[in-house]
Amino acid sequence: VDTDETLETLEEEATLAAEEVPPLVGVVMGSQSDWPTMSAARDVLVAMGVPHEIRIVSAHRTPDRLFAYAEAAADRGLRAIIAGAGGAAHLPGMLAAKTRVPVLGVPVRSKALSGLDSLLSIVQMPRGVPVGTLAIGEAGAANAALLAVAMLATTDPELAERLEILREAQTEGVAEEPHDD
Ligand code: RP5
Repeated sequence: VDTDETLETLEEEATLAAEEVPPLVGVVMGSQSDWPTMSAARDVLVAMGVPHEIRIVSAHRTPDRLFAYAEAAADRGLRAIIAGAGGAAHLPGMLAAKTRVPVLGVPVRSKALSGLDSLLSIVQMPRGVPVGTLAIGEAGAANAALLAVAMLATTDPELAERLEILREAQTEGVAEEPHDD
């Protein structure tokens, strides 16, 4: 069983018109340059049929946009924010400082330090302002979305079922033995 095929099937089966439904998950990133990484989160949310929105919000270049986004997040009904940033990655932490909506941070791979700077910037939050930090890069972005789905699934049995299907496909997709193509 191919996990990608299962994702595609789930996507096809998703009946909701995401644009007409208020978003439950916000995917934000510090720069357009983060999109090749953060689109992995979008792919999972689309496949799982989770209403979401995608925005560029920079802690450094658009601080007012960041504050406005974070301040409105809870009242707008967002249940999780996935925030990706690279380098001096303040975005997830600043969002977490301004909203009680759970923030999942994705360290984007940086040119200078391959994302280690991003990771440490995001993971080393002081006590009291948590950011759930994922792995560097695309895997982290996809996992952030899966974690958001799991959080939503605690109160959404239909979504829980879809997550179970995906996990089963993933398990069944692992061969007993390796093969030469
Ligand atoms: C961060 O700086 C962004 O999240 C991005 O990862 C990094 C580089 O941004 P650009 O210079 O490519 O716009 O704020």
